[in-house]
Amino acid sequence: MRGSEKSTLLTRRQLLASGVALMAGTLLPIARAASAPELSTAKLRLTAGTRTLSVNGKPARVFGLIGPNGKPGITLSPGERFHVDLANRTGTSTIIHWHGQLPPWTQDGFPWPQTPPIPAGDTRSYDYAPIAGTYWMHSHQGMQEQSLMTAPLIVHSAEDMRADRQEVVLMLHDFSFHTPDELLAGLTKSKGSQSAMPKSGMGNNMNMGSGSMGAMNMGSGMAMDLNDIDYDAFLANDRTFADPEVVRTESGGRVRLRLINAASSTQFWIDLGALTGTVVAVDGHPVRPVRGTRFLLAMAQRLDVLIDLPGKGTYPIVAQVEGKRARTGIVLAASGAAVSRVVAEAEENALPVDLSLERRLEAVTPLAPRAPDVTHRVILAGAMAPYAWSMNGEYWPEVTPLMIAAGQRVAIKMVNHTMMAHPMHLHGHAFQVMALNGVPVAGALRDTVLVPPMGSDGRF
Ligand SMILES: [Cu+2]
Repeated sequence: MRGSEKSTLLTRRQLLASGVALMAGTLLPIARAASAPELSTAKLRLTAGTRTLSVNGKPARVFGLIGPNGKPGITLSPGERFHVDLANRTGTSTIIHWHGQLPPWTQDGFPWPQTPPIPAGDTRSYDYAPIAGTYWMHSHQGMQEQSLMTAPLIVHSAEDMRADRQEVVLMLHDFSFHTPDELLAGLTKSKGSQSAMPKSGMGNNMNMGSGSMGAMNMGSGMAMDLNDIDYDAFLANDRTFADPEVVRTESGGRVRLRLINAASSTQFWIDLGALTGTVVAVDGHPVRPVRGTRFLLAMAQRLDVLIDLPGKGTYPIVAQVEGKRARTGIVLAASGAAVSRVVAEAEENALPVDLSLERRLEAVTPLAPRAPDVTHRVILAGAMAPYAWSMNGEYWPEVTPLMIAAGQRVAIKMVNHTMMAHPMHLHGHAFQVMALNGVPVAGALRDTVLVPPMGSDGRF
């Protein structure tokens, strides 16, 4: 049926395109009020530095963000403030963003002139009340994020402590032995762009997006651009399926899996295999339980999934790259269970991204019902040739701000006129998803939402 609709839908697509509407506004004070009272907590040390990983048996020099316990990132106890000294030992300047958290803007880690980068050797201090949930941190300087300057930021709630579940963090990344500059040069030169720098919808200063590898979306018959960088590996907690992390599960096998997509340019399908999981939070914000075995995780998004292991076996948690056979992951294994080798590639290419999970999400604590005071429309446009992306026809950094006022309820309609899916992220605000392709939803509270390309998400 879709095929026969193809020609008649073209005009509709051009008019309607794909849209995601969201509302932001009053969440910030709510989130603050939900935080614990201000406590004086010990200062933690976070070190931005370099480290060497072994990827497919070859050494790889990458960045890292190492916390007080010598492991990547920071985990905070219920009520603990984000009270951190960040020491820059990278040998170059950096600036770190606490993605999804809502600190005072001077601590947000976005490279504006008012918040300059941290010079090599310097230390910068942070102190704010964090939102509980699964968050992450990443560099906002140049293309350091592609070189793994990322780490988890987990803020426990009192409820987490009562739940008696084993916490398992799974952070995903895409990896290349080429430098980010080489990757970007490959994209821009081969596509004929001479001048334009990529416009980052993510705010990551880098959005290598997709383009050269078109894939047909079966649902709509539309061509759609997927991955265009040939990464050398996909990492789960810095490792590949050739040598995956094996997490021994505690007795009872009750797990809270905290998934973080820290990849620069890759969307993943999370496949629990023989397990069934229950999604209970997205981007750190609780949602009504959604059960399933396969969930989309767009760039920068997070998923909290509760899993009760059915037996004493081993269970791979797989993340497969959109449109590809490549995959990565970790293995959950009961104590004593033998761990067999996981095949590095899936038998079939994964499907393109879609909104199947987004449609099922419902915030536990939605924004209070209220008509928007102002509605902004943001049109994403651009293409691989030349390699340039715009919002409302403007290219970063020559952009006109969308003006809003404190206390306003603001609706933003994101419309994607490109051929690739863009995750869209707001700094300084969380938002609720209000409509998908014009269909109202009582959607999730989030900080990052995927806006699929024109008509490609399948209007089920
Ligand atoms: Cu952010």
